[in-house]
Parts: sequence; C-alpha cells; structure tokens
Amino acid sequence: MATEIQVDAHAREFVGHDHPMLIGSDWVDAASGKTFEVLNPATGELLCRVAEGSSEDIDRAVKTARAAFESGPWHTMKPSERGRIIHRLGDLILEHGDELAALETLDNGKPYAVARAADVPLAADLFHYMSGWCTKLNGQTIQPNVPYMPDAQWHAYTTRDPIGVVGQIIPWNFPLLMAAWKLGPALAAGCTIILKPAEQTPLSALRLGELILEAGIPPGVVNIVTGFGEAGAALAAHNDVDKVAFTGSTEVGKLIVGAAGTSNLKKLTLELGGKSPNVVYADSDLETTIPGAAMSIFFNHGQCCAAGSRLFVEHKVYDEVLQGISDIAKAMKVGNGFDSETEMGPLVSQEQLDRVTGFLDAGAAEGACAVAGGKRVGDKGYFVAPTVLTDTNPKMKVEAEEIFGPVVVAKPFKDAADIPPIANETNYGLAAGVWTRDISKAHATARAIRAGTVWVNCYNVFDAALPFGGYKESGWGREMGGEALNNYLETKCVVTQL
Ligand code: TXE
Repeated sequence: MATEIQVDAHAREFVGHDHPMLIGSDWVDAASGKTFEVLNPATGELLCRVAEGSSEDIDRAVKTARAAFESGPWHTMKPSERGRIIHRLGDLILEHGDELAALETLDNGKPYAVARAADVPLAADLFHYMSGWCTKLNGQTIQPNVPYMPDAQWHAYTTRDPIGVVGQIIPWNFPLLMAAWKLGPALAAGCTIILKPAEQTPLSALRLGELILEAGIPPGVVNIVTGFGEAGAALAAHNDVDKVAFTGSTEVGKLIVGAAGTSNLKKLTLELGGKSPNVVYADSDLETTIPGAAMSIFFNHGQCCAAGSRLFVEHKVYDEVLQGISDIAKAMKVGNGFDSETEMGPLVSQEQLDRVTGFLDAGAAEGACAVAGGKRVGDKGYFVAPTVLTDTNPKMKVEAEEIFGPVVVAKPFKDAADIPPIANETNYGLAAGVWTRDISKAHATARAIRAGTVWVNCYNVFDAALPFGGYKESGWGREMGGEALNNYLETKCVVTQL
C-alpha cells in the first residue's frame, strides 16, 4: 500500500524561507533586489523564492573568485590538505543525505527513494574520488632533442597548474549531482568557481554552498549565483573567466561557444544533448534486457542526456521486447516523489511538460503509434505517462530530436550489419546500450557506435571513476574519471639549458 514519506524536517525548514546567493563568505541579495519563484513540480505550488542574479552579480562573483585565486590559499595549500577538505565535503553530503534527497524531490520531482539511493551517494562519492587526485597532479620530466643546438644539455619538465577562475553552468535533471560533477574536479585542480544552478532547481546547490563553507573550503573559492540564462550568458561572455563548463541543451552550448569566441577565448567543456541508441540482439537474456531497456529510457522520467531513447530490437524478438517494455510502461506508478510506491515523478517544469507533450502531438500527427502512454497524466503537476512509440522514421521529430521525457521509439532491425548506420544516424553521440550474450558481437557493436559511453548488458551505470561525455554535437571533453582533471589544468613546460 502506498504510504507518504515524511519530508525531512531540515529540508522543510530550508524551503520555508527565501534564499540569497553565495558570494565569498556572504549570502547576498541580487544587486537588482529581484527574486524568482521555485516551484514544486509535483503540485505546481510555490516552495520559496531565490535571488535572481544578473550580469552585475556575475561580475561581483568573478571578482571575488579572482581575488580568491590570486591570494590563495586554495591552490597554494598542500595538496593533501586540499584533498582532506574536499573529502570532508563528501562526508557532509552523506551526513545530510536525507535532507539533500528531500530537497531534490521537492525541487526536481524525482522519487525520494531514487534521490536518496543514487543522487546523494553519487555526489558524495564524486568528491571523495576527486579528493584523491589532489596529490596526483604531477607533470613529467622530458628529454628534449633540439636538433639545431646539438651540443646543448637540457633539463625540461612540465607542471600542471590550475586553469584559474571557472564558470560552471548546470541543468536541472540531477541538480546536486551535476553540481558535484562540476565542482569536484575544479576544486581538486585548485580552481576558484562561480556556479550557476538551473533556474528550475537551485535549492540543493544553495544548501551545498552552506556545506562547502562548513567543510572548510575558503571563502571565494566557490560562489553560487542563482538566476536565469542571462546570468549564464554573462559568465560565458566574461573576460576574466578562464574556463566555462556547461551542461545543457546543444542550442545553448553553441551560444556559449560563440560567447567564448567573441570574448577572451576561454576554454570550454560542454556536455550537451543525446538521442542514444539502445541495441537488443535476439540472443540477449530478455529477462534482464527488457527491464534494462525500460529503465534506460524511463529512469529520471527520461530527463537524462544519456537516455536510451531509440530502441533497436532484432526482428526475431521485436514483438516480445516491445510487449515487455510496453507492459512495464503501463504498470509504472507515476506520482508524487514522496509517495513510497512512486516509480516516476513529474517532469521538472510546465515548460518541459509543454515541450514533451508537444513532441507527442507532433509524433501522433506524423503517424507514430503510442503502444503505451502518449499523453499527460492528470491536470495538476507536470506528469507524463511512460510512452513507447512505434511506426516512426528518422525524419520524424520524435525520432530525430532529443525529447528529454519518458518517450522511446522502438524499431526492429534485421542483423548486426544494420546497426552501425542506423545507430549513428544522429547528430548526437553521447551514449549507447548493447544487449547480447555474444561477447564478440558486443564489442564489435561497441566499436562501431560513435558515442562517448557504451553500456553492455547494463545501462545508466555512472561512477566517479568513469569518464563521461559526447562525440559529435553531444559535446566537448569528458567529465569524471582522471580525464575530468584535464579540463581544469594548464600544462606549463619549463626548459633549462644546463
Ligand atoms: O536547457 P538550457 P533547458 C536539453 C533537453 C531539454 C532542453 C531544454 O533536451 O529539453 O535542453 O532544457 C543556462 N548562456 N537539456 O531549457 O537552456 C540555464 O539557465 C548561458 C539537456 O533547461 O540549455 C541552465 O542553467 N547559460 C541536458 C542551463 O543553461 C544559459 C540538461 C541549461 O539550460 C543560457 C538540460 C545562455 N544563453 C537540458 N541560456 C543535458 N545535457 O543533460 C540558458 N542557460
């Protein structure tokens, strides 16, 4: 029987009042004095208001971050000490796990059980993992040749220096975890930061700001400016920001590239959209494949850049797999994230609801068949039924574009030779899934698909140690793993003639 999960008292208290933003060690109002509403997507009701930062606030935060970078002690302190502080932040996230998970459910709508089991521990683990890198950011010694100075002797080495002041713009689908993915490697590298959370979901980042100060990260190292795209655009265009890391739409990613090009050519990493292929071979273990393929698209209500939104099934098992996924979709409990039986919560906002139902309407108009779902659920909150579409083609919007909702298109294929062209028929290249018992087929398919992550007999497996990012228009660079550190470091080469 469904029971209502008690909202953590600290989370309730946190949403019980309005919130300024963090600049240095101060919690400040926006220069304009403006605030904006934060809504509960399960009900559409107001949770609280937060400061609406604009370019003036971004400028103030950049000056603060620059001063903190220049004066230290963040990047000049012993790496082991920096690592200990970052590790402590991971510990604090675990200590406040119930509260942070409740804030995620209130603000984003995802089921509390998911936020508590996945978002919170993954965020903590990211800081724990990155804390270990502080002591391992070593350069190399190099033996140069220098052919035009044949008699000279050399001593050359490289150092890895923090890139400086970093702007980080994050989305609303995993608010706490995206903050962790961004902050963890930047902090480990010794950078100072201006974080701009998504306007839909600023709350867990603001609470994280309090924990950042409590952990002992010096004031000014992390500044959090809440606001809309205008604030993000000001960061991207700022001449004293050395690097921007962005996760969001490909459309805005391209604007950020433009802003970097017309300002100071700041370095960029971009984690953008996806339309990931999920390939089911007839020899796979359908007992795990069918729920796995359903989870690949329905997890987080399909609001995952890596969602397995194009399902390709070998024709011999197509009917069985389609039936299985449709049955799961129809049986899924859609509801408030604080209901113990809820498997899928609301979409994050009215805008996303309109966007996803717009895709469903366009699909229906173009001849797509909804074998499960296909419409909004209820008229309060932003709920959409888990949806399985058939009879689509690559020219249709629902098959060509990222929907970012619980909507999969399912299509049969003849054999393995079909897969590379159809799987790669997309401008994106973020992730893919392959389900088979044949190890050669698994790795041959993984090799043929142009995507940054390929999951074999699993999906949506994320870990702080695994690099994540996209080919093609899915982005630039990799987050997590050792590769993430490269985004926040410059290499300096020192050459001495002996
Ligand atoms: O994204 P935006 P939205 C995709 C997904 C979704 C669509 C729209 O398809 O349906 O994008 O979502 C800030 N300069 N993804 O509108 O606008 C904004 O304030 C600088 C995929 O939410 O890209 C927020 O903090 N920043 C995705 C962040 O960018 C700007 C996750 C993302 O917002 C800006 C989210 C500007 N001009 C959406 N305009 C993924 N890759 O996981 C907005 N922002």
